[in-house]
Amino acid sequence: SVLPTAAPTQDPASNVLDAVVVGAGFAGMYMLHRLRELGLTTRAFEKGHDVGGVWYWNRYPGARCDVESMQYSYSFSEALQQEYEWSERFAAQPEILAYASHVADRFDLRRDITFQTGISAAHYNEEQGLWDICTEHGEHVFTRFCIMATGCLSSTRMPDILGIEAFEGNIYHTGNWPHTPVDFSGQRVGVIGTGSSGIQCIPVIAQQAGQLLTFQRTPNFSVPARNVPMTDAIAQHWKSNYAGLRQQARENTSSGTIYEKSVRKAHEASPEEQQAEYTRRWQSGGVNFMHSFNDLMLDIKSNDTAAEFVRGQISAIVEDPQIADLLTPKGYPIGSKRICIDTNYYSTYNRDNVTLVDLCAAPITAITPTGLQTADAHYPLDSIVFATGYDAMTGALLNIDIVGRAGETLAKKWEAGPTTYLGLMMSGFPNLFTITGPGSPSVLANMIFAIEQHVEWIADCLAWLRERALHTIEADSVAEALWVAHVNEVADTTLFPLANSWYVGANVPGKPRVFMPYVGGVVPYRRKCNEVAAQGYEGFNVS
Ligand code: N01
Repeated sequence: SVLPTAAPTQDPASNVLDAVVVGAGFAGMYMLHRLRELGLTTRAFEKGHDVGGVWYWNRYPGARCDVESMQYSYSFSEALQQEYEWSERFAAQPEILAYASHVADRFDLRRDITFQTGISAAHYNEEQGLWDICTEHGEHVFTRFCIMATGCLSSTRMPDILGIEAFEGNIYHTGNWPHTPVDFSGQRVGVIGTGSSGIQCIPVIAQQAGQLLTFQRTPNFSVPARNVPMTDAIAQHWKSNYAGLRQQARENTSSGTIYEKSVRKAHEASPEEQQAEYTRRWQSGGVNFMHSFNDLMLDIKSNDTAAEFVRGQISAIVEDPQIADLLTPKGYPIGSKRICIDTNYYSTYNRDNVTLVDLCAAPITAITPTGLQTADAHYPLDSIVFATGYDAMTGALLNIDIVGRAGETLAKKWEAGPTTYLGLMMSGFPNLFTITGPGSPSVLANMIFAIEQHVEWIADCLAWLRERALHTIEADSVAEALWVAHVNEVADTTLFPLANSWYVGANVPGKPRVFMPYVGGVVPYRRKCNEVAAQGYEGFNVS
């Protein structure tokens, strides 16, 4: 392969790669593997020191996947899925990172990955039909195809709070956690944010810290994980049936994860039956709860029955009724913000060293050198943990200066919200692919599942082009507009757009409010992608 040593002025034709992959998380690793199998000269660039993406950065205490290990793993290699041994029902971050590392070793991926190297710009040269990729170190690499494997939740967001830089204690963000252990013993620790990250780290930090203060703006719905060690019986069940089970995930699930589906709507069950169903699923743990009935995300009345059940659990677990009330989510449907899956979250508020601060009553006004100031009090703190989330889905792409045909920037194109064809390509940006881009199931699916589908589709597309001696593929603007309309239309038939969630960009001030992922389900989505390919990449212009 060609080394990325070209200077900007160098004749690109002398130093051209077939493909560049940006990012070496689960998407970038598999993409690299498939492109090498096709015999394409490929380099991947990765900001971190090693592979793993989101699991490389998210080392916060309690970080754990909420999709079961046997399903949150690659399916593309039978040998890999047979040999890997998961130790828990829901794997913790170190184990998932070890898995990523194992995959990198097994497929010898690292030799084509340049680490500690983010990409700052990608400019399309129309005349040459090449992308000029510029690294943050100023190196230029020329490539025919550029594949963005930059992740949906990789651009961390620090809120703009006055005085943040003057804080004399330690500041952490869950999505960019130090690589050396953090010792909170004896400290007063403030955690801002109660999304999945906050809800996972709060119970663990509370066990170590002297005092933990949760600064909560919006209470979230959370269901217990009921994590347990993996048993031989469960592992064996999966390993002996992987082919069939993975096929079931592809053909008969909404998200690519096999859950216990319900064929009933909530109103088809009596209130007693509803309670029994919710109780059973609450006790078995995990996202399965949201599949208690098949209309929970479609019908607000059905949704209310599930929400009310969880509210009841919160008041049963949390001893102080006032704190229970503050922790109780109201005013948006359960599941319309990503459901959280926890271990001992609500019961943590029964500890003497844990305080819940209600930011609705008194918002944060500033960070001072010694703590956090709200509208009505000053809270002295030794450390502040920001569990404040991400500029999701578009942030990582827009952080790169991407310029397509005729000098059009992606930032300009997406000014009013992201527009893509199938979440895979954008008109005006030939030969630029996005893995799990906005407009695809992405974050509503099992991410590894969604990644594999995109990687395989892109690899097949590049092979198809090569067989026909074609060099360029670009989304057609009409096909793109129709797809965007369809994505919005389907979202509007659900309860998802009702919440101020990161799915609609509500957590980033000024971000256009658009429901970004495709909620139509992974089965129709895959069918559509396959049909498009079978019809000679319908809706794409090739040359
Ligand atoms: O981020 P979030 P996250 N002042 O955006 C609050 C995946 N994930 O990192 O709701 C005060 O969900 C904000 O409040 P509000 C999963 O898909 C998965 O937790 O905007 N508070 C909210 O409470 C997840 O959904 C796993 O009012 C502020 C919190 O910070 C996604 O990643 C684990 C604030 C942010 O919650 C993101 O989760 C972890 C401010 N200025 C993450 N700004 C698992 O697999 C923000 N907040 C288990």
